[in-house]
Amino acid sequence: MSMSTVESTRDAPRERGPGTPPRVSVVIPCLNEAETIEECVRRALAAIEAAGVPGEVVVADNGSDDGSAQLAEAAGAHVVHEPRRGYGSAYLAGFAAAQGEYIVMADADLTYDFGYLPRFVAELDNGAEMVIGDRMDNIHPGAMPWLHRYVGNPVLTGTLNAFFRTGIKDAHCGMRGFRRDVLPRLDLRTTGMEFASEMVIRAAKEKLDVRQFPIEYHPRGGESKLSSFRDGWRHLRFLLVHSPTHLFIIPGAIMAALGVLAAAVVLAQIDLFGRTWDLHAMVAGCLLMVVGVQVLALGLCAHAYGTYFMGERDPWFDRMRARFRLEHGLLLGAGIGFTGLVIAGVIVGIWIDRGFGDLSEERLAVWAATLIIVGIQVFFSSFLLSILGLRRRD
Ligand SMILES: Nc1nc2c(ncn2[C@@H]2O[C@H](COP(=O)(O)OP(=O)(O)OP(=O)(O)O)[C@@H](O)[C@H]2O)c(=O)[nH]1
Ligand SMILES: [Mg+2]
Repeated sequence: MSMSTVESTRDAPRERGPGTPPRVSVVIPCLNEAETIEECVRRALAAIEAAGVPGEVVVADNGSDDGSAQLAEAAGAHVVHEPRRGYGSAYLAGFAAAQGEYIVMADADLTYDFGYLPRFVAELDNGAEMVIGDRMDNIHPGAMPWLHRYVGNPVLTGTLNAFFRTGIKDAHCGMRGFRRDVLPRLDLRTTGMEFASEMVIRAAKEKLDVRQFPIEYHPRGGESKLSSFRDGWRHLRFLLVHSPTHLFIIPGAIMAALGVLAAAVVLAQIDLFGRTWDLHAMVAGCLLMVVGVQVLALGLCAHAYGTYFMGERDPWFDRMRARFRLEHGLLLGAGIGFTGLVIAGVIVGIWIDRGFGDLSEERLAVWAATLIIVGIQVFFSSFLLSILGLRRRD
């Protein structure tokens, strides 16, 4: 393609004159989509025309080596080049180049129908800050593999909603619209497919007005860039590391509670399931206690880090830190550890009493050791929490 065509298509949006910036920017990420990118750009431009609003099509090319970028430019798109691979990287470059008041995003593979563009614009005109399509009830045959439709998508969207209560039905839908001025609040950073989850979670955390409506999902042209397990894991990992409550606090609390319960059953010699429980149950219970407390402490530190260094807001953690101070943790840890020492002292007393003879206080010994360990964990974790809060501003 000659340079002059490239230049003239790149300048296309500006032909409307300097006084009319685009209202809508359609942003399309593209990695080797030569088969479909031209048609995609054409349909996006036609949709902008049909919507009757000034607009532009921005294609974020992710280092395609099949001529996709040239095809996109020839079809009338403004092409930006992002050499760093990844769905998120491509979008971040595309968003940075977009000039519209609204951004509508969709894949370069003809899976999404640009005919919905006016609906996205209308929802944004009506006050929505973000609009997300919902494909799940309108998936055309062959458009989505069984694994994604019945496992990946429901599990990941379900997890996302359990953790972040977004109410979004199809958290991985790639056709979305949003006001460009919410981008600084979203502060998006991820580079891969987890970008789709990041957008939804950040929008929920910022309490944006997010709306959704059903759209159709068509079979893809060209080769899929999605890798089910790698990208599924990237989403799940993202959800976990952004919710210390679900990653640490809930599992830690469950383990610690089960551990205390098991130890109590053994120490009180309670009959459970028609039998008494002894040393093995005690060891298992104490293991759960130690691990549970450790995981809980890590969760509190993760919350502290999120709150003090990442501007996260978690009502539960905020209540906890309003109620408890370093000294509370130190007293609790010292109290638990001291109780363990007293029990250990009692065992030594029994031993002395028996003239340093045979001793069989294994259950108590395990309990004493556990309390000492847990006491030390609580004591020093409290200091670590306090260190994390040293530079906080509030
Ligand atoms: N996965 C991936 N997609 C990229 C990348 N760069 C740009 N893209 C574009 O991002 C869009 C989404 O990728 P797709 O392969 O369609 O992924 P998907 O829509 O989740 O999966 P399909 O249903 O198979 O289309 C496409 O337009 C790609 O061309 C990249 O590095 N990785
Ligand atoms: Mg796709």
